[in-house]
This record gives sequence, C-alpha cells and structure tokens, in this order.
Amino acid sequence: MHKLINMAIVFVLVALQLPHSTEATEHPVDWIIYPEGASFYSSFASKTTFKPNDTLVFNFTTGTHNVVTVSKKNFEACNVSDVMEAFNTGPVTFTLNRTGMFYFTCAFPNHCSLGQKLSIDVTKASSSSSLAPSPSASRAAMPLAVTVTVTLPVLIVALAT
Ligand SMILES: *[C@@H]1O[C@H](CO)[C@@H](O)[C@H](O)[C@H]1NC(C)=O
Ligand SMILES: *[C@@H]1O[C@H](CO)[C@@H](O)[C@H](O)[C@H]1NC(C)=O
Ligand SMILES: *[C@@H]1O[C@H](CO)[C@@H](O)[C@H](O)[C@H]1NC(C)=O
Ligand SMILES: *[C@@H]1O[C@H](CO)[C@@H](O)[C@H](O)[C@H]1NC(C)=O
Ligand SMILES: [Cu+2]
Repeated sequence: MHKLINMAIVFVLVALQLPHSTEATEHPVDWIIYPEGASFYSSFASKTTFKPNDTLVFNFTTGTHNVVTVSKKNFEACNVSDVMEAFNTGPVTFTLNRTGMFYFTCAFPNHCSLGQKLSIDVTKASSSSSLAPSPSASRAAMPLAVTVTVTLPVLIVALAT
C-alpha cells in the first residue's frame, strides 16, 4: 500500500513596508563650545536636511550649558535676555514641529558669542511621488520601501510502506 503525502507549504510574503522618507529623523548634537566657534554649527546645519517632526537631541551636562530658543534678531546679536523657550536639563529633545527657521543658543554668559549657536531651516519633506527629478544629492533621499518575499519550496513527502 502506498501512501502519498503531499505537503505543500508555501510561505508567500512577509512584506515589510518600512516607513517612507517622511519618517522623522533624530539629529544628535553635542551641545558644547567648539574650538572653531560658530562655524562648527553652521557647517553641521548646512550639511543636514531637517524635516518637520525631526528632533534635535542636544547632549550636554546639566548646569554647564542650556538650550534656549530666541528670535532671529537676538540670535544674530547673541542677546539672551529675552528667550522664547529655555531647557535647562540635559539632554534636551526638541521637536522641529513646523517648517521655517529655529534659532538655538546657550544662555550661559558668553557661550553664544563663543559660537554655541545653531540656526536650523526646516523644509518640507520632498514627496516621493514627485515627477520632477530630484536636484538633491542628499543621501537622505533614498527610498526606504522594502518588500521582502520569503518563499519556501513546496515540500513533497512520499512515504511508501
Ligand atoms: C508631525 O507629527 C504630528 C503629530 O504626531 C502629525 O500630526 C503631523 O502630521 C506630523 N507632520 C509631518 C509633516 O509628518
Ligand atoms: C553625552 O555627553 C556625555 C558627556 O559629554 C557623554 O559622556 C555621553 O556619551 C554623551 N551621550 C551621547 C548619547 O552622545
Ligand atoms: C536684548 O533683547 C531685549 C528684548 O528683545 C531688548 O529689550 C534689549 O534691549 C536687548 N539688549 C541689547 C543689548 O540689545
Ligand atoms: C510647536 O511647539 C511650540 C512649543 O511647544 C508650540 O508653541 C507651537 O504651537 C508648536 N507649533 C505647531 C505648528 O505645532
Ligand atoms: Cu553653553
């Protein structure tokens, strides 16, 4: 007597759809005074793309620095007598919750004029469905949708007695 057992096990698809490039990015910032002064932060800002809902994570030791947001005018003048927001406990996670400019500095005496100041321009996330070719060479523009399909071969087990 023959018994034929066909076992077909087909795993079609484990589809992993990673979030689109609009997913928020966390930007770590070592919030200190750099020897090269403000050019450190302007260089960092110009090399990085910031989108709405991205976060800046300012890492510093509480009591040695703080994070304040100021107006453009006070940013340029390093005037920290009238801040909009102040965060004194490090690390500080700040959500860039809109497009446009954000101006950060440290309110400890002279830290701003020593270059501890960071201006951030938050721009709309580019649409992945745009028909226009991207003019950007940004590495952040990689499409992140990944589909993984796992297929196990059909198993045929024939048992004879
Ligand atoms: C930012 O986050 C808020 C709240 O989580 C959400 O409503 C909004 O759509 C997000 N904006 C973008 C551009 O992703
Ligand atoms: C934050 O700064 C402290 C001291 O400067 C350092 O030891 C620590 O590794 C930093 N943490 C991160 C996440 O960079
Ligand atoms: C700093 O800014 C405040 C408020 O904006 C203003 O009243 C003050 O005069 C400014 N100080 C200097 C030295 O410009
Ligand atoms: C962004 O956050 C600030 C501070 O929490 C808040 O005052 C402001 O209304 C927020 N803006 C938007 C567009 O959500
Ligand atoms: Cu400081």
